[in-house]
Amino acid sequence: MNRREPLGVAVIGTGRMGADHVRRIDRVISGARVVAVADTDAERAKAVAATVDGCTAHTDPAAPMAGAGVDAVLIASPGPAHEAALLAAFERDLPVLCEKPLTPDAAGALRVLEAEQALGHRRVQVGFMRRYDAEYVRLKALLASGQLGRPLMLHNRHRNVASPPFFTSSMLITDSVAHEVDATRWLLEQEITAVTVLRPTPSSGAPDGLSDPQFVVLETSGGALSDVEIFVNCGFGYQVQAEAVCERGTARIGDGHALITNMAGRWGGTIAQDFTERFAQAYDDEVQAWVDSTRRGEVTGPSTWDGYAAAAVCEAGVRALEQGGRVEVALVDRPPLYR
Ligand code: ISE
Repeated sequence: MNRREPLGVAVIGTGRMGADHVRRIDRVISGARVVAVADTDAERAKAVAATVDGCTAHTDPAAPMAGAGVDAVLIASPGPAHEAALLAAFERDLPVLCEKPLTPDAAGALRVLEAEQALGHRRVQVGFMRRYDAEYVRLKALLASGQLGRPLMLHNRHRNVASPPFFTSSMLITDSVAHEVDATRWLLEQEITAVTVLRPTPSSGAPDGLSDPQFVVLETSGGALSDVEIFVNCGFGYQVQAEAVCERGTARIGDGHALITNMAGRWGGTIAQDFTERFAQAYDDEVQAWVDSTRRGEVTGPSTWDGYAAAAVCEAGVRALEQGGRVEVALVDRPPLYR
């Protein structure tokens, strides 16, 4: 593409993340403008479109893709709507930034993987924004440098203040742990081969019937273990922490020590309250990287293969949650396009 004029973006889904991405493209990052939005809720689409000069509003997600001036698509609708939107974008060979999960299930992700291969080139960057977070980037570089030796274990903590009303026990895996699944694969450069999910007695702060917290153990192809405490109704803040334990040392991120205050006989800092605050810079950098690479005519970042692998691991995780015990992950062979 290699273009001088701004990239015309259609944003599909104007809920929390979609609206935030519209604001980001319009006011924070450079090189792109939102030319159209779509949402099944017409009023919501209109309200978000009204915040951007010349932006049109639609209810059919495929409609803006056919519109003049649309060069790329950002999909931020709910996970079950992603597959149809991705396939519609492929029909027009449009570059896509697709929020996670790529699809909620491995079969859907495989169909997307096959459709992208039929195009003959990569078109999709998947929205695993942690890969753009400065602390994760430093941890990744340190592990890759080999200074600490081989990673043996990764301990992850992922806490949300409160879960949304529609959250189910399996969504702790598919919506939340999906991030640690990707972070583990990316940091260790290994596939996840098996998943075990343990459930303590649920917190009394969790909605009735929600299995919260959960303790997830991921086994990797290189023999490492990655454990995840997922606790989506912890009540006190949004925390994402990771500690790599390697043969010659450990490295930890996410302690939030950016500002420590001493006052009135106490010391401490503040805890972010949600992901749009904790990962604000990562989202900005992720979308900027997508716009920049798209304008250069390239596709970078987490691929459809990464989205598929995460979907397959999460599917195994949901089975482990439901039936107990250890569930192996079945992946197809990695196609040449993604090697
Ligand atoms: C949400 O969908 C996200 O992607 C957040 O990053 C995660 O922390 C949260 O648990 C999910 O529900």
